[in-house]
Amino acid sequence: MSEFKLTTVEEFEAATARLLETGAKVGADSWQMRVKNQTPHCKFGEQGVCCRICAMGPCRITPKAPRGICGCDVHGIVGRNFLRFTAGGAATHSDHGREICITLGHAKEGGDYQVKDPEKLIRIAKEWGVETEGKDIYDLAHEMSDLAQEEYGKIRGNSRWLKRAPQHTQDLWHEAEIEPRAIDREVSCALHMTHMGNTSKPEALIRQALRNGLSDGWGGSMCGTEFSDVLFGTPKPIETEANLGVMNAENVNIVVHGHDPSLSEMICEYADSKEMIDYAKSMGAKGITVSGVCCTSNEVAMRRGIPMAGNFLQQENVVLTGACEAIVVDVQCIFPALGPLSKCFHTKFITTSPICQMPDSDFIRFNADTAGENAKQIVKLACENFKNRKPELVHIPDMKQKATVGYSVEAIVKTLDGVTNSQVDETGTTKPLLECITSGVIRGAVAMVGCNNPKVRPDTAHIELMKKLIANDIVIIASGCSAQAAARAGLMDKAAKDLCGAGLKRVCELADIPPVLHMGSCVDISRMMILASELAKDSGLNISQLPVVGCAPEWMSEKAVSIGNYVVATGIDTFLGVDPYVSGSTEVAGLLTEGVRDWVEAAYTVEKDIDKLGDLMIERIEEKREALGI
Ligand code: MSK
Repeated sequence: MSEFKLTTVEEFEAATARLLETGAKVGADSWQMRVKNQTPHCKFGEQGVCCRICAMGPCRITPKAPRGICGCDVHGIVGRNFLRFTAGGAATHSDHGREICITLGHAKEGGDYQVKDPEKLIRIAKEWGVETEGKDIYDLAHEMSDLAQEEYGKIRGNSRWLKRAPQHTQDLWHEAEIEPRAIDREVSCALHMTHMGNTSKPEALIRQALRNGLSDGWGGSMCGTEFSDVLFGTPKPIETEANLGVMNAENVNIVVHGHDPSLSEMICEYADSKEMIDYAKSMGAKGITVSGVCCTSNEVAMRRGIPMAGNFLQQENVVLTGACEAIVVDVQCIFPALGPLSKCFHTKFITTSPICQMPDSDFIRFNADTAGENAKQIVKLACENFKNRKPELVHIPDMKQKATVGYSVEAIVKTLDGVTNSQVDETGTTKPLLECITSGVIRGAVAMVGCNNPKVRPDTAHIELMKKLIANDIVIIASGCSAQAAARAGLMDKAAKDLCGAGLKRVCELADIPPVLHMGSCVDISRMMILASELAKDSGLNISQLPVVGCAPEWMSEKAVSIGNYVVATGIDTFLGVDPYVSGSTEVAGLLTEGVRDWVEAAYTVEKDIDKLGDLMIERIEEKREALGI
């Protein structure tokens, strides 16, 4: 009998409550307190009916005031807000991708940044029609870095990555006129369209929202993912641990947080060096533990097995342990609250990017040229801070789970090759996975993504949905904070197979995989698009026919809306547990939940009742199976 036991949300909450007691002792603020202060939320904002795009307003639409001062109706206002939300997310992901392309240009033999996956670089270069024969790998890296950066501002043509999609999907995009052009152009165009006195027609706004989303998923994010793999290695299954118990009271604890792996890779590299470990010892510690929060954590977990301390709503908890010498952040999803919070403890809150500068932080500017030096400086600072710890405040919850992470598309294809009775496919196709699906051993797949949001009891939706889906023989591919929720609960432990239906359990046993596969950070949802495309091509089906859906039950960021738009636009029905501020317009909500299906063969479903959300996904997967006669 297996002794495997999931960590429950109640146990997560008890650990948080204990940490908040420490917080209360030192007068720390917390997101839990701020949620109370901010509740109830503004109803106009929640429905998306408030417009502050020009200075005649702000205008709020009510039955008594059905139009803004310019005459825009509620549908135009809600649609414009939705498009601006998308543009924010697409810009953010894509700029992260651009930074990775720039870093690729700094790669050199023996340097801080090197090409760790030359085969992948050559593969992409060939895909882009670049001559690779006889070329030095670093010359090729620099050429590809330039070409990739040009994708952001190219003057003609569409994103190069679109060609990876099945022809049918490309045709749909073409007919709907939503093929993304240059990555930056779609963001600019979105802001231009929504400027005062431009588009107020919902259909045009939603079309651009899809196009802008595609410029992220099939543009900027794909650059981020693919060139991160080239630089830092394409993830392969690797063992790690997750939850706050990965921090070590006897060691210097450095927590990396954010999204861009360029910094965290260097921190991990130096924290692991003998020089730095000796330095930590000289400061009275036994060693150095690097752990992560949010998607930076996903990046280094998948490539190095660095443990995951927590996800989005755990970021304050790592400081509340009193054992965090430094929380080192790059970009995105970082609470400004970490500044004042770290002042209540000995923790150094270190910001490193001009994109993300915050009060009450130590700013150590991180540059690709001086990456090694910067990382060393940060690790040293953390070691020197060990002596400032207040032992009476130290409490690390004794809570962690084992996790196997690192399921890139390449890794999934390779791992599942041996599952079915079919011959191992030397070319590495998704056919064995398809065979599991068509035979019904696996009913389908759910791409679970997204953040935490205090509007949903943190992590409950991710974990409960995953439990329900795997029990119904539906495999989960997870990324972002959703993946970390799964890992912290234990759903990425291979022993979690015991929670699956008989079919999925058998696949987990044969392939030696957990039922929830960690596919990376939020930019890595582009990996999911590649997997869906490969499944469609290998099966001869359209993406929209596959028994696959997307789900973001606890999402909160603009990036999540951009992601949702490209997942839907790729032909994958997407299920949300939080409303994207469109309930104020029947026209916009109608387009998103049904109308866009005419263009891209998929649409959104919004359902706040999480159990119902799970039922709806299962229903949708079974409908698709029935339509295929499988
Ligand atoms: S970190 S965007 S809270 S997934 Fe990517 Fe997590 Fe959402 Fe940030």
